[in-house]
Amino acid sequence: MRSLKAVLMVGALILSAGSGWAADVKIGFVVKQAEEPWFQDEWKFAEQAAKEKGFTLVKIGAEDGEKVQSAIDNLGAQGAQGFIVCVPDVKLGPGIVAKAIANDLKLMTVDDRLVGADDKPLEDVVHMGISATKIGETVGQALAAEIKARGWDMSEVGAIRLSYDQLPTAVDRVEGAISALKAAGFPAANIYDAPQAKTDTEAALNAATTVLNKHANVKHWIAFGLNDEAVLGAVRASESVGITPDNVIGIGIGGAESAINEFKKPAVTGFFGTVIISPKRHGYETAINMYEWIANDKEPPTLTLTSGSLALRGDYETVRKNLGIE
Ligand code: FCA
Repeated sequence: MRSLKAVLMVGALILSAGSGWAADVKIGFVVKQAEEPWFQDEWKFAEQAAKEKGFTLVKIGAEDGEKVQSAIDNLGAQGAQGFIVCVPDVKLGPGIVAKAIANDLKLMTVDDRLVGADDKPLEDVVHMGISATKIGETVGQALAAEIKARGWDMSEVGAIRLSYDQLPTAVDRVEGAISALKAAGFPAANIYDAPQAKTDTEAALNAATTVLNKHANVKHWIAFGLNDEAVLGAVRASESVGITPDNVIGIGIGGAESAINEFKKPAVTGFFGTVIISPKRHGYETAINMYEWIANDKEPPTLTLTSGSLALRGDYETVRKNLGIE
């Protein structure tokens, strides 16, 4: 009698666990630019969460709207219960929400926040992004400090604003940098816009080259943008037109492999620093949050904004270690 009761209790426990069985949980992690080291790192940390909790992680690269739509259908068809996504275009917002609902998938966005038809953020969608304005300000302050350290006259400095204005977080980042620069006395008239067609280094190189050629008489240059790739593009452009590194200060945002490889180069380049953001929070924590939501009905906070830490060529290893990302 007693053993029958025990068997029944175990049965009830298994039933109540339902989809909470880790082995049944499947989570998608869809990113807009799989080749970018930042997104590789997000995946790496999400894998760590999957290993720890025992769920299956499905990584999908989707560089346009059509690929995102089919990725969601695909996840639905293979029995996933939710996914995390960094979309290639935030305006796809309402369509992505509809697709997630149609496939009965829980949805969380990372890095880039979805907007509605009115360009306002879809506030009901769970999101983890960076504190874009604040991080931009850190970039601007560090640029201003280094201009002063090098003894440059601000009127002789040109600033390249690598821009990708269709993405709100990109606007917030560069505008944050600009407000800090202006607060430090940088002349607004010396800031030149360099619009990127894409958010990669090649697009930034093309955009920055146009600015450098147009203002060939400028003595010193600074550069900022939405990520390390953008600033690296400007640095490469400055090299290609023969500007020496001592006349260039570029500060990026990210701190992943793109920045690290640059810091590791034996000769100093114009890539002066980066604000390191946390792929661990954006990869591991989002994945854990999604798992808890699916398995234990624990809904994540609707909005989480993560911080960044300035790192230079000489101290990036320590900064990374302190952030727990190495
Ligand atoms: C955006 C950028 C990425 C990264 C991320 C946090 O998605 O495109 O490079 O900076 O935000």
